[in-house]
Amino acid sequence: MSTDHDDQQQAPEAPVGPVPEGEPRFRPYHHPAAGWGAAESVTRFLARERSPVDGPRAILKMNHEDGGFDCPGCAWPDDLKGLHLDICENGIKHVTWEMTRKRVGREFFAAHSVTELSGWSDYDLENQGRLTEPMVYDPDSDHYVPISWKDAFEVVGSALRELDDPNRAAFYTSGRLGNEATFLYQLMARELGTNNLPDCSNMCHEASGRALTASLGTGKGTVDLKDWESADTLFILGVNAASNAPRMLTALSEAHRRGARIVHINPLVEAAATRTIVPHDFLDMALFKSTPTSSLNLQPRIGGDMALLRGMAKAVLERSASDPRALDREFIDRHTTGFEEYRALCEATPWEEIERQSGLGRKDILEAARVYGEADRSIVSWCLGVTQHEHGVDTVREIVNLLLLRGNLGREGAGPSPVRGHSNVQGNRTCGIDHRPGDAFLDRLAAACGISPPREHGLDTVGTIEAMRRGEVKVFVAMGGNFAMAAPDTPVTFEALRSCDLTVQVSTKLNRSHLVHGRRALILPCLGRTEKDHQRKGVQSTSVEDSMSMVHLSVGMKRPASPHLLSEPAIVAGMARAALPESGTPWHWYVEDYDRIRDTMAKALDGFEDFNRRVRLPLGFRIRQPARELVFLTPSGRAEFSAAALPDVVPEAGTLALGTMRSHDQWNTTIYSDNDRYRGIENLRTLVFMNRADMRERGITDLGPVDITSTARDGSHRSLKGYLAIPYDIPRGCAAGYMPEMNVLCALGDYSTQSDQPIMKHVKVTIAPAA
Ligand SMILES: Nc1nc2c(c(=O)[nH]1)N[C@H]1C(S)=C(S)[C@@H](COP(=O)(O)OP(=O)(O)OC[C@H]3O[C@@H](n4cnc5c(=O)[nH]c(N)nc54)[C@H](O)[C@@H]3O)O[C@H]1N2
Ligand SMILES: Nc1nc2c(c(=O)[nH]1)N[C@H]1C(S)=C(S)[C@@H](COP(=O)(O)OP(=O)(O)OC[C@H]3O[C@@H](n4cnc5c(=O)[nH]c(N)nc54)[C@H](O)[C@@H]3O)O[C@H]1N2
Ligand SMILES: [Mo]
Repeated sequence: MSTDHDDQQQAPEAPVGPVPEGEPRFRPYHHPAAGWGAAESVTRFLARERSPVDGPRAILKMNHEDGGFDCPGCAWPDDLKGLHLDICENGIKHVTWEMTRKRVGREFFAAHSVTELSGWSDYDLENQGRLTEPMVYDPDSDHYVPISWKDAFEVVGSALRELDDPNRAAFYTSGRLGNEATFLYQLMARELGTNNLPDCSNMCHEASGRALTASLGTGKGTVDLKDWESADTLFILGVNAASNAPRMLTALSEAHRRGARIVHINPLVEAAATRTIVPHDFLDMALFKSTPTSSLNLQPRIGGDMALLRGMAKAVLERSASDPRALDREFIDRHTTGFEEYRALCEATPWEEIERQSGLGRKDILEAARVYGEADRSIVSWCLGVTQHEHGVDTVREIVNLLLLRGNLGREGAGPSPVRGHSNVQGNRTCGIDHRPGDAFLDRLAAACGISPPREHGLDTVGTIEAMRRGEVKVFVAMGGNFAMAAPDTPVTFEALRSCDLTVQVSTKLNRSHLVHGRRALILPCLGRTEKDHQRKGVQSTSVEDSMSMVHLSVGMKRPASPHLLSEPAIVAGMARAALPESGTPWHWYVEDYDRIRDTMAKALDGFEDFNRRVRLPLGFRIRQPARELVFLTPSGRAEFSAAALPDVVPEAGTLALGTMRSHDQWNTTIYSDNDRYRGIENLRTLVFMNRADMRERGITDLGPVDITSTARDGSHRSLKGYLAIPYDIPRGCAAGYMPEMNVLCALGDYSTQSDQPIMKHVKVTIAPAA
């Protein structure tokens, strides 16, 4: 079958990363993760951002028990010891990137047209510094020009008021947004009458939320850092922790020191699966003392995790025939349902199939099962390597199945532990960013806020892009993020954004989403999390929720990048007042004092009772996790085993399964450099990691140029040309490369039927020497 995408070269014309500083280089990395390599990288970075003083000073204020701001980096929880300085290389980079002294003012926009800027790299766009005042697109001159806040709000308000149906608007959230702004934002959307609330979570942990809800009646993990400190065994699946959740290195090295076993499951042996020098342990740094962070590394094929987990469960069940302690029968009988069916399914799944689908030998699978069987307390942790697949939901449910077999739930040191992405992506969901809200949530919201929220489900990220293309969504508002680059099928997403009547980007820095815009377009610059937020009643704080359901306050301390910036709650309130002139919601009054927003949240949100007091406790508070107390809000009132057949993930002859992922030196669509230190890459992003035998078979030389062509479910093709092939320790039939560049290869229609998540880790491709 052929479509309009066939055989077109579809890469966006502008490069993503900076101009390389030298020749591309690949030298395998053999040092421990973090440690001096990280320190050196940070020093260079601070110098480049002209922040050698502010950077470190701000960092001392980060993640503190007695105030300070939450690291705007990843969602890994703060160290429970509170005053313990828990920082990492990428957190420092992230904060410094926000605190840069460079500015993008009206002179900048006067000097550069949108057409000109469209030719700049994404790196160069962001590297211009912080946005300073609201701007509106002027089609006559093709420039962004200044606009007052009042007029900007009226542009949004009138566009929303004029819609014949509120579902013609969509409101995107990127996971940075604090809880208070989040709550106001979803309130505005629902008061308008739509649940069109796409978010970045639609692209990362939607599968985890749906699976955990089905299995355990909660959308979140059940463990906290204390559990990490008392587990006997940690299974780490599909996460590049040294780059994307670096503070996990501390937990891994501590676990190793106290004798816990750590099993990494990843097609790539990532840096966190070797050794680390604990990032904040200055004595270890001085002595070059590294700690192992792994006891066993297994490299399944891409998408092979579910088969591996099934094999481990099968082995545990086989063992139970001779050793009754292999299973926790009492737990299974009291708290679960569906066990017999699951047992029968495991027995009926042949070992040959498990080996073929996982890409692992039986010996390795039995070894993993033995480690699991010997542990009293096991935690299984995962990230995108597990979720961004067609069968992401089934795989997360298989993780839960395995945990249930040995009663690894509802007790110390045991349970499921998804690693969330953005620093407040979990809080966004808790506070109402959900295109499929439940009735209980809406009923409470209605009662607390005096609105009649719509009941029909709204659009997620992929659904929004489809609706924009069809002309059904006309107004697109984004609270943060970089939708144009983050979403799949880059040219299609561009086309979708360009067909809107109005696109509104609330941002801190210039990015591609400002240049790929609707007929009318606004850039609304906001305060960053590091900055002081002055409102009528004084300096305000916002709250965030980490990966482990801890909610705490974050208080910015830096002078705002510009006097014209508004806070995110103020921007939401400004848009809402303009869009809803008859609104009974006291938008303005809320913004004067965020305690007032929190008082309403306490009424509207489950688990937020007495919010203002509890969030001011030294470490904040933890949102109740019913599954942790062995209370299961599932239809059966029990933890539910699932019994899904193994998917076929083996690539067809001649094709490879390609996973798109982050380099060490990037934050999603924000690129810091062309290096990927732990994978030994310098000066190169347009690359593809391949198994040497797969390269040889195709006549591809080391660092030789290749063309990559994907085949979508509908048979259409997309391609990237002239990428360089890197021979890498990755299973045969698998390949990997960087997002966001490789979104060009991800067809919009190729999303999971289980989670609606774009399939970003299992793209079917052919790779050949460049034509
Ligand atoms: N510094 C930094 N930190 C970040 C981010 C960032 O961009 N930079 N992004 C944040 C966000 S939003 C998120 S969601 C997280 C993302 O954190 P990660 O999930 O670590 O993100 P990826 O880089 O996509 O890496 C996915 C990992 O999965 C592995 N993988 C690929 N396919 C498979 C598979 O089939 N099975 C298994 N087991 N593994 C597989 C890859 O080898 C890689 O190690 O990080 C957050 N933290
Ligand atoms: N192929 C492929 N695509 C992917 C992924 C993948 O693994 N593979 N991962 C997906 C995942 S997990 C995610 S989370 C998405 C990321 O999607 P997004 O969250 O949409 O993208 P980011 O790159 O994190 O957004 C960066 C921009 O956020 C703005 N920003 C930064 N701080 C703030 C702030 O405090 N407030 C506001 N309002 N704006 C701010 C800046 O302007 C910056 O340019 O990408 C997804 N895309
Ligand atoms: Mo994410």
